[in-house]
Amino acid sequence: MAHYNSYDSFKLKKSINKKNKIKENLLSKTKNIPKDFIVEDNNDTAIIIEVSYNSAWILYNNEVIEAKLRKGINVPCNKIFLPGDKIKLLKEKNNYIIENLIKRKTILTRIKKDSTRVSDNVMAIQSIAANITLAVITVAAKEPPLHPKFIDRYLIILENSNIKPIICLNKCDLKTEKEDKILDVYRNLNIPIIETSTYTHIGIENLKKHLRGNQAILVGNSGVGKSSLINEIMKEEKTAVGNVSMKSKRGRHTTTKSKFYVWEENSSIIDTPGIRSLDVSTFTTDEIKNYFKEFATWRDKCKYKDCLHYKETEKDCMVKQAVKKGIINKDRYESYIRIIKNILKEE
Ligand SMILES: Nc1nc2c(ncn2[C@@H]2O[C@H](COP(=O)(O)OP(=O)(O)OP(=O)(O)O)[C@@H](O)[C@H]2O)c(=O)[nH]1
Ligand SMILES: [Mg+2]
Ligand SMILES: [Zn+2]
Repeated sequence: MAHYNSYDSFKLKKSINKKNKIKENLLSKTKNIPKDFIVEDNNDTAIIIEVSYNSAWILYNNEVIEAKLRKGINVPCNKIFLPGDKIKLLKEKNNYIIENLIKRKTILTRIKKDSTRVSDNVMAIQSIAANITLAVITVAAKEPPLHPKFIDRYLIILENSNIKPIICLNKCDLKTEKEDKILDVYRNLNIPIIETSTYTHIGIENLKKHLRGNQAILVGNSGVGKSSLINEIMKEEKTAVGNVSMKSKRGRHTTTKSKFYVWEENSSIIDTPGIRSLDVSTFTTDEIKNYFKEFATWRDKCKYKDCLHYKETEKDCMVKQAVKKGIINKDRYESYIRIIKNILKEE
């Protein structure tokens, strides 16, 4: 049963043969949904926080209620709705009925190779949430160590989903110059960076300032302190916080389900389970080129219009020259090359 502020995250699986299929609104795959089911935004504030096969749990007038789908739509609730979805409700006697889905503004999805299938072409799309307006890429100064490549991949996914990113460096009580230097790269890309410590209580108010008015989500590796941050925001020990295993220095997967918290009127935050890796190999090389914003001023000066800034010679590639001169950060360039190699199936 749902409790006040939680929902289950769930998976939608889909075979993807063409890359562009990924960008489709996931609802279009559900053929049994009548066209008039999806309507434009109205001012109703009924938000889905948890979905199951038969029903959905909805935050409505500061209460959590259970509602069923209107008659005639024979699709399981968890094949239609995502946490964060807005809906139109109808009250029939003592039952709530979901009449309509309000058109989604954003949809956050993560793509990964489906390890249960043999074919290489089969990918699984994991839908995480709908209508997210801000994503907090959460990293730790140490334990687990700060890996900028993870940030780079998340930035690509968020830009593609049209969701504003901020970076939260948690465990800043463990911070050294090294981490500061890594984050300077993202400061220069004009991404807001917040430093927090749930141990010394630094930065929490600043984080709240950024979150206010948003339907936000915390994403990041396991053990970086996402649930701890939410505990601070909620000022109550509501989430399970586990210890980083000393052996592996990797966080244990303490959070197993995404959870939806409303911490202030019109301000919500979703806690998500930590993840180990992010697949961006379904993007095209052109898309990846565009997502590395700092290449923009240089790439037009490359000799070849379709320069991939990869196997071209340094003489012909201005991006490579800018990397050599230290104008473009070397780690970001290496991160780019790894993604490109991944897409070209070279590694
Ligand atoms: N030094 C330090 N440790 C922290 C801080 N915040 C959290 N931790 C510790 O980091 C460990 C992991 O914290 P969690 O909040 O469970 O991390 P999480 O990101 O939710 O992890 P998953 O749920 O597995 O994704 C716990 O042992 C916390 O006590 C901090 O600001 N400084
Ligand atoms: Mg957690
Ligand atoms: Zn080039």
